[in-house]
Amino acid sequence: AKYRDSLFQVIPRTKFGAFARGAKVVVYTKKSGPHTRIIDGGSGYLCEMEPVAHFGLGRDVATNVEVYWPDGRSIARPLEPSEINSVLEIPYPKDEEEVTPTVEIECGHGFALNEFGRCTDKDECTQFPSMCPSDRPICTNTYGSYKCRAKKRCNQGFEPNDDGSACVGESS
Ligand SMILES: [Ca+2]
Repeated sequence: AKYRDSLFQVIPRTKFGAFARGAKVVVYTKKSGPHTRIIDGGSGYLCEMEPVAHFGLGRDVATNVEVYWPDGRSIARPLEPSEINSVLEIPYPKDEEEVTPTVEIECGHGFALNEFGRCTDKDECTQFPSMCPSDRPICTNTYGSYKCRAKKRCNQGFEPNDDGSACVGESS
């Protein structure tokens, strides 16, 4: 059977029902982590982008969506299977509306819910101090994952590369 490419569109709205330009939409998935889109601000005068966040997820499955409005309001909610392959309108949250979801949200591998009900990167190195194998003991947290590298002594101004095989110029 041919799989259906999972195409998914999110349209955040302002308080007044207009397109929420500048809003950030993050869709969390089972396999490929978070996908982030910013709704175009519409500043270009030649071709104005559609104020819609498009997600092409292939075989992956979207589990939940977060929308951040430019004024700082945000919502997070899980996605129903019926909502994937569709156009999802996200209205601006009403004042009385619960901003933190009460239902369980699946952030996917490498992410965890914070106290505000939003998915954030898990700091594997801090949470699990023995995360890395003994031959590559230096743990560095990354967005959605972490890196382990070998201990290597480098001259001042240099740092070990990811696998600890050489010294490279400091990135920062
Ligand atoms: Ca991480």
